[in-house]
Amino acid sequence: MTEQVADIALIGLAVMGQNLILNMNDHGFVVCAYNRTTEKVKSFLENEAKGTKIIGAFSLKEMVNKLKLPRRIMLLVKAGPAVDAFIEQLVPLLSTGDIIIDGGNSEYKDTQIRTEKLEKQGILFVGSGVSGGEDGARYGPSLMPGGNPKAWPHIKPIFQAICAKANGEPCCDWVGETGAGHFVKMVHNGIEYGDMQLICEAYDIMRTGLKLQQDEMSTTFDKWNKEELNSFLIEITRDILKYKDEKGYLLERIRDTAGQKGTGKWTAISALDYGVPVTLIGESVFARCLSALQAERIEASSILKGPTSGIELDKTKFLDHLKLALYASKIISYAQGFMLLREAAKVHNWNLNYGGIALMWRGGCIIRSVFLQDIKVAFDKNPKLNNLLLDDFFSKAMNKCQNSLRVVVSSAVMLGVPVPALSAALAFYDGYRTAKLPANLLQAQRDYFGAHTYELLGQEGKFVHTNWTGHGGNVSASTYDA
Ligand code: NBP
Repeated sequence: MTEQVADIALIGLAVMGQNLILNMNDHGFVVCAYNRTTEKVKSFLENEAKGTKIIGAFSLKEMVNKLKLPRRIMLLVKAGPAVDAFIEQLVPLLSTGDIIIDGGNSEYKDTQIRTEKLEKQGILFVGSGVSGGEDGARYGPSLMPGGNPKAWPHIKPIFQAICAKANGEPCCDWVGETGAGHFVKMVHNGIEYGDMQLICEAYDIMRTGLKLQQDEMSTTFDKWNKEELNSFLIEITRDILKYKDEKGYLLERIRDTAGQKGTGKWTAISALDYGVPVTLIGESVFARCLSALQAERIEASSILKGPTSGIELDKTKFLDHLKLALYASKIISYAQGFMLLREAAKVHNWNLNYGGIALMWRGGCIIRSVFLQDIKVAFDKNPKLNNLLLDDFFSKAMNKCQNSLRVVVSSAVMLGVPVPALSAALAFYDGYRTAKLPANLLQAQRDYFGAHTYELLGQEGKFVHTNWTGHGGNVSASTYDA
């Protein structure tokens, strides 16, 4: 009988798995390493893990036998069929109450299905968002676990030891049932898309509108990083802007096309599925799609004209507006992200702790920022807060910054600089604060051409149809297709 010495097993010895194992080892846990290609176990034990308490296994059976009960097994393998393949092989080797954790970038709907299916087999399944890349995995990631709540007490000591800390608090807490952890990770990645796009737009206005040199831009980002925009992404932008190699600044020589493959797109699709206006992330995904049309853009640049008259900008004043516009847009983007979380929680019956989620993103991950502390405070103050924009702190901030957002968006329009995320932020803000939108006309149009009916103000719930032309019938439609 093999001795049950390991606190946890980790399957998947690529960049994330290896670093997370070393992190767990640093915190005193005995980890058993396994990988589909078992030569990687040998190489890991002989190199990166040499001199540590890490042990290895060369079959799943051997790995399972080395684990303390209840067994805790974490997968860090390519999302998709690889996860199901391992689950299938593991289940016959496990006992009731054992735990499988998927730390990859799995789709939340897959996690939902896996949690429910495994519960019936007596296995506690957890789908955990892991953010922060290689460095995060090694020295403290943001961890977003969800799934079967019965697993949490057993994995909490390990997860809260190895995760990032913000002001001494762990950037990891139980997110919610079934697919909640992976859903929150997906929204996190969508917000990351939004933050990056907003910064790119600010850079484009500085470069094209203000004609700033890169060192000036870098100095500006450095200044912003000491104020309300203090964040990892502003900090690395400062460093990227000043980076030079033997040919000079590197940034201008990088091809201006971007792909979009996973979670940003999934967030936008979910927003449409749940009917939540997460416009800023949507525009950020589309901005990447437009960037990918480089050949067409180059052709169009010599055919299609931009603004015929320029505008003069006061550099110092405009940079102040730009900072406040960026801050306002960031507030709107996070407000939209939390709106999506709230709606999904309602649909799936997840009991999400919004302040806790803000804290999970506060450290260890790409969107880490000081600003997330203010979001945590807002949700701690009022866990039932409907919208971040209605919180005292954030409504005051918006009231202070909204005019700067207008100055920046309108200037960008006059300069012909594309600012899809900044303008989506402003359009959402104006829509959200408008008591009467023009959807009355929309409903009238629908009723005119399709007899779809409408409600009169003050008579909500009662649907009526008007014969707008005098020659249509009085029968209303029962389908809702426009
Ligand atoms: P990869 O996503 O590159 O996956 C490599 C691992 O998956 C190896 O252990 C490989 O085994 C295994 N694997 C593959 Br590929 N196909 C398999 C199959 N059909 N059956 C069994 N095992 C299979 O590793 P990673 O970059 O470390 O990421 C791990 C997970 O964490 C992914 O879901 C990723 O999306 C997520 N993630 C990554 C980052 C990051 O910064 N890289 C950040 C956050 C989350 P082999 O050695 O035998 O080929």
